[in-house]
Amino acid sequence: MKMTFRWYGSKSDSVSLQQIRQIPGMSGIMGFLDYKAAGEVWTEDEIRAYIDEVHAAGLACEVIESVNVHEDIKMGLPSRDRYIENYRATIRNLAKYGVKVIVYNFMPVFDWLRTDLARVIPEDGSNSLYFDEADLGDMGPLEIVRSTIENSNGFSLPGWEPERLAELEATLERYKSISPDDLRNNYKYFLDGIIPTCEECGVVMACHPDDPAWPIFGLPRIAHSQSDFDKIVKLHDSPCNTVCLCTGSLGSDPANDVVAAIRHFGEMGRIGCLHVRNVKHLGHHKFREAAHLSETGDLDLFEIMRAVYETCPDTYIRPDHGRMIWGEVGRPGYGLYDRALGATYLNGLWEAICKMNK
Ligand code: DNO
Repeated sequence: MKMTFRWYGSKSDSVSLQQIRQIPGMSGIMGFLDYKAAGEVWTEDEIRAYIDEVHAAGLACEVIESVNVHEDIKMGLPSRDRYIENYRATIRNLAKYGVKVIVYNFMPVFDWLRTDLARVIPEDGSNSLYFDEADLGDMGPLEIVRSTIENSNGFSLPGWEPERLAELEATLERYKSISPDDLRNNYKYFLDGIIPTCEECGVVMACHPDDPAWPIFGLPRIAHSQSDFDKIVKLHDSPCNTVCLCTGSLGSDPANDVVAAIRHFGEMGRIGCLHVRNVKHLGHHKFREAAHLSETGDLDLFEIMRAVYETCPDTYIRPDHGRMIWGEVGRPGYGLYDRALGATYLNGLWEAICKMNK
């Protein structure tokens, strides 16, 4: 298992590479060029500058996140071929600089969605990301976009890039005529276009689940259960077509058995990497993000790490969203302290599991 940390680059992250390097057991980062619009080619110069900086800090950068898929690809518009060609160029460029896994998602319009980015946790006074579908009903898509951007402490949020959301109303309208099967067909077209390039370059694509794990605003969503991912890995059957198993996203729906999903896709060799975090269910389509420690939420992190150990022990992991604690102000979900505590806890579980198996 390679423990990593998401990093947005020195101009955009409140956390420095030096701080990340000092977290025990941290081997590398999951990188992100947050200024790239969906559909653009990530150039060699941009990639080199970013990865050189990471290497200079003594960290590896073998996983890149959020190479966002242009909406025209998801909607199956004729312009998609140009964007797929760009995506192929980005894959080749990333591979040249040692990237092995690309995390992306196929969610229409929105990436992850929350109704409160700083919900106070009554038990300890910290705050975390929170979702309640009842609140969403009152807000509507435009309002949620506005409030998410306004409440992000001035930081850009992955998947909420203003240029992606600029034509929100028109895009939402177009999606009304796209069914989940249409979306899946468009997804297959995309995978057929890019997976052969991945095979040539030795890069694995890892699809991030819908977060939360159910449809929102009537948009088609096709990646939020084990059976959805069974279909996805078969859309283009290749070891390069894998899952980014995000425990908190899948785990937002209590009906998903996260441990079983890890075992299932791990045994198939189809886990490209994992985002590991905990969630606390508060009611129907209502949850908050908890600390990583099992007893603070509803997921069993010990069983999660054991499933990783037994089925995909060489994979990349990162502690996912943390709470805001100790007065830290940062990008919601992506502060230093709670994610560092999360990594340390996951490393502790890992050490125990390794020793128990000797
Ligand atoms: C949320 C992240 C996601 C993820 C993307 C990948 O915090 O886990 O933004 O990186 O869905 O495209």
